[in-house]
Amino acid sequence: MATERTLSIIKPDATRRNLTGKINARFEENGLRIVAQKRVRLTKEQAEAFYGVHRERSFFGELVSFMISGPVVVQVLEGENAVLKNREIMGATNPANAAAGTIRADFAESVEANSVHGSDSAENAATEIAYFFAQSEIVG
Ligand code: IDP
Repeated sequence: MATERTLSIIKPDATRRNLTGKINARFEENGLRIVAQKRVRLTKEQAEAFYGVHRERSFFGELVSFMISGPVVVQVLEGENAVLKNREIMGATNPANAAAGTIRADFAESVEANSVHGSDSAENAATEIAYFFAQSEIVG
């Protein structure tokens, strides 16, 4: 198995409820290392570009509004099979379908306000990491 990196975002519903530490504990307890992290407010343009793949979806406007409704924590997680492992730690997009013990089952408010983002492939992870971090900001 290869050591990988993935892009994670702790979303505004979770920062509003002060859940950053609890969510980070899930990553660390499951063998992922937080090798870069910053708390930012996304601009509308950044959120639209980041979720550009969903531009044609009915929920796109609401998703962008939600993502800029408060601070987010963007982070790079590193570990064995980090992309897939993080998706497992997060749980399904809709918390109603998320397995017990996952972040979304335990913390998400709705299918939209679902507490975390995680890259869905190694290729997208590389693009998403480069979108938020310079190489010098990632300390493995
Ligand atoms: P993922 O975050 O689990 O990879 P995606 O299908 O890529 O799921 O959707 C991106 C984000 O868009 C979700 O995390 C969620 O915040 C939002 N979203 C997805 N489907 C819906 C929906 O049906 N209604 C509202 N928001 C949605």
